[in-house]
Parts: sequence; structure tokens; C-alpha cells
Amino acid sequence: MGLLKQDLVLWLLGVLFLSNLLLCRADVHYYDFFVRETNFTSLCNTTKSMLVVNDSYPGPEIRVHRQDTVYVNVHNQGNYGLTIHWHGVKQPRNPWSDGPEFVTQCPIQPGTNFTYEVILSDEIGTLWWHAHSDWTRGSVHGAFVILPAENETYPFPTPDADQTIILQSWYNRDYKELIDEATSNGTAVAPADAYAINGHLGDTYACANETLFRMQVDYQKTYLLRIINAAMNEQKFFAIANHRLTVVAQDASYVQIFTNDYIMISPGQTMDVLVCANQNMGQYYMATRPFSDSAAPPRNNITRGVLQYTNSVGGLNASLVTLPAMTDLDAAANFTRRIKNSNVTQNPPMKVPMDIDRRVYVAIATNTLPCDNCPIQPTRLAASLNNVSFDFPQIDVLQAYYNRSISGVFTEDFPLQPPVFYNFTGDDLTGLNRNADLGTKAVVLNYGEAVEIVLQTTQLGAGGSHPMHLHGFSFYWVGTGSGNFNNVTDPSSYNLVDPPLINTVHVPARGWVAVRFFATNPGVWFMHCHFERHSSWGMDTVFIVKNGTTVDTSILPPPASGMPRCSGT
Ligand SMILES: [Cu+2]
Repeated sequence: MGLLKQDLVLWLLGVLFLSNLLLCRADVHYYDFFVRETNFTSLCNTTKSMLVVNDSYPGPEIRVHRQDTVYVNVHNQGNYGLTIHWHGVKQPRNPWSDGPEFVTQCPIQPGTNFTYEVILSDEIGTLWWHAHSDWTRGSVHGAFVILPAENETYPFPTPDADQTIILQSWYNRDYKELIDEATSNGTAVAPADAYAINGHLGDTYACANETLFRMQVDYQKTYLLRIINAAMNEQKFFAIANHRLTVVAQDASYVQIFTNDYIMISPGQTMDVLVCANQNMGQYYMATRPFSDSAAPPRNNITRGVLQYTNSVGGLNASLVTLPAMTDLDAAANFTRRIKNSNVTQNPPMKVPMDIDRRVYVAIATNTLPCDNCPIQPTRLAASLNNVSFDFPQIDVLQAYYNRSISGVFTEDFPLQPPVFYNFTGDDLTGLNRNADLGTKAVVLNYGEAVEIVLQTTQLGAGGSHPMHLHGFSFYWVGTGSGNFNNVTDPSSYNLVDPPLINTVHVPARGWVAVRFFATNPGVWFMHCHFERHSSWGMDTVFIVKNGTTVDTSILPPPASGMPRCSGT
């Protein structure tokens, strides 16, 4: 089926949309990222050496316009190899610069550098960048702000200023040490010690010497908050005392504007939110705490910052800021279901596949695997998609796929449905075998195919929801429901009119979501849970989109200067 007549019309509209934007000059920007260990002190004077970019936590902000191209030269001055990913940038035809370690590249080794070519297309608003190797993204991350193109306006009154708000997890120990130790023991990394807003832990922790993040505002001005959930394993509620939050975009795509007292944001997601400084001039807390529906919840800490009116007098009133309880499922669901795609002209025309060529039904689970070398117990924790626990190869999948002379790196047989059907969302799964199969398996899609992925949570292991992220695409989130997905009756409940266009979807506990997209970006694209512990355990897979029939629908050649070398090649 692929692209039908109706899709052709939409495609032409899309070309017009992009060429309109291109009438103005698309700029090229150059950034240098120096990645090195820097000392930071927090929580009762714990000093730790942390790998960061340009000595800052969070790292430097990239700030460009729509359709620009960005070159980032990453100089690895640290002690181990790493990669960087440009989260939510679709990188048309250019998987070479996408970043996930051993999926599209091998790590940039210490003492070497690699220049990423980050190609923007229709993204608008806020995205972010982060390391994509082991747990290093805990400290190696920053905002990626995409302003309207020169001849383009916001689909709402232009805000007076903007402010990036990055929600983070803080560990007293080194991120790499933590995951290396947990991996060799077959155990879980302990929950984060604290949470931070823009690197500040705030005033709720045991030691009173923590700094508060302060955002200065002028009375009656409107601010665009660019909120990024960079936390490792925690979905987050966020609110500001006395101030309502007006959501205008998610994952670099405009949404139908709505106002709420709080937001719920999953790791990997970004939200653009307007806040008007229209209250009595004073100081107001902003606050964040986790949302969790898992049997293995994170710490229920609140971290606070301050919204501070210029020339205000008087102290802070802690009682004014209210957040939903950590386990408030309704608060999370009620917020998330309000997000709808907007038909403003600043969004690309909606191209929701009405008929699909391929459905991939994916059961998400946490598992255990036998472990002969584990010192504590003879099993290790694992996770899987359709019972395949992703085994990271030693040579990246992209290189092996592009250069067919390398074999044995991956196979093309990721199961298109769960190998065993059981009551995925049932309570008593005690009799089930919790083993998974290790493998490096990909789904291969034809260029232009209309794809539906149905993501199904299971109660195997700790259960709970998962923020599932796909590289190389934004997809339409067309459906969600509780219980086990029914492929006959559930599609009738889909929203094919105004589904949000996002890159990370919240898959609810004891339920499912359906997402759709056209496979028009040839390349090798990672899909994984954005809870770092789950991704480390194997809750990942790879989508390979084959080339189309023309040069313009085929993968770009690798960079002339070469890719980072894999060991042994
Ligand atoms: Cu997960």
C-alpha cells in the first residue's frame, strides 16, 4: 500500500510547508563540546568528580532556528568512550549522527573527537541532547532550543522571554561506576539520592547548604518554560505555586493549547509551557516530585526552585505549592489525555496513516536471566521486548547493515508479536517463566510503509509504565487503553483526527498505546525504554528502514572524515 493518493496530497502539502520555511535562510552553527571530569559538591558536602560538557551541569544549551544545521565537535577528554544523541531530532537520512552506542556508532574514545552533523527539519520548540552510552547521560545532557524560523511566528502571543527547566536525577556516586557495579552483580542500581532543577537540589534535603534554582520574572510578563525531563528513571510532576501552566508544545511539535495546575512529564519528553507573572509580586515555589506506578518506585522527594518577581519583598510560602501524590494514577492520566495535535500552520500537515501495512505488537517486560558469574545470586535482572533482551553488539548495527561484508552483528528477525500470549496485565503471573532470550534483533521496514506499533505493558516483574522512545521519527500517538490490546475492537477507539506527534510515549501500567508513522526515514533507528535501568537491562530494539528507489530516499553516505573506530575493526 505505502503512500496512497491522499498521502501524496499530504506529501505535496508537506513539501510546500518545508519550502515555505526554506525561503528564509537556514543557518549553519558550530559548537565545541569538551567532555571531561569536573568536581561538583552537593548533599552534605559530598564532592564527586562528574563527567560533564564544558565544565557545566547541565551542559551548554544549543540555540538555533528551525531548519538550521548544527555541527557539534565532541572532544572526549574523559576516561572512557562515549557518544551523544540529539533527542527528538529526526536526522533525515542521516543515522550516522544519531548517536546511540553500538546501534549507529562506536564510542568516541578518550583523547579523540568526532563531529556530529545534526540536521533539523520540521522540529520546533524544545528538544535536548544527552550521552547515549552506559549511564553517562545522568550528567552529560543539555537543552536543544529550536526557535521559529526568521519569517515565522509562534502560534500564540510571542512570549517576553524563555527559560529552560531541566529536571534531573542526582546520585552521590559516579554514574558509570553505579551501572558497571550493578551489571556485574546482576542487580538494580539504587534509586537516585535526590532530584535537581537546572543542577540545583534546593532546600528540602537534609543539608541546608543546597542552592535553590531561581527564575527572575517581571510583573505582567509572559514566559515560555522549556521543560525537559532528563531524569534517569523517574516520571515527574511539576507545578508552580499560584501560577497556572499553559501547555503549547510537546516533543518539538505544537499542541492544542490547554491550561492545568501541574504537568506530568516522562523521561525523554520535553514540554513548552507558558506562565504569566500575573500574581501578587513575591516569591513562589516551583516544585517537582516523581510519579510512579511501579512496584519498584523511586524516592518520593520533592525538589523546589523559586519563581521570583523583580523588586518583590517578602519570603517564600511553602504551603502554596501543591503537587499530586507520587502514586496518583488519575492525575498522570488526566493530564496526559489532554494533549492533542494542533492544526496551526506552524505544524507540518498531519500525515496520520489511516490504513497500515505493518503492525508490530510489542510486550514489554522485566525478566531474570541465569547468571553463572554473579556474586550475590545465580540470576541477573533483565528486561525485554517480545521476550528478546537486547544484547548490545561490539560493532554498531548501522555499520554492519550499511557495509554488508560485516556479518554476525545482528539478525533481522525481531518477533512482530509476543511469542507467548498470556494475561499480560493480570495480577497473578507467578507461574510464568521470567527468562528472556538474549539477541540483537531488528525489525526491517520497507521505505514508505505505514507502520503501527502497539506497546503493551505487562505485570511481569515490577510492572509499571514505560516511556518508550523511537529515534529517527516523531510518531502519532493514536490510541491508548487499559488491559490487553484487542486488535479487533481497540482500533475503533483510535484518535486519527488530532493525535499528538511525539517521540516518547508514556505506556501506562496494565495497558497499551498505539502509535503510527510512515517509514520515510531510511536508516537504523533505536527504540528503547527511556528509564535508563530498563534500557540497560535490554528493553530495546532496532528498526531498520530500507532505502527507497531514489537517492533522495536513501541513507546519506557516512561522513567523509569517518566514524569512530570500533575495537577490533
Ligand atoms: Cu521501562
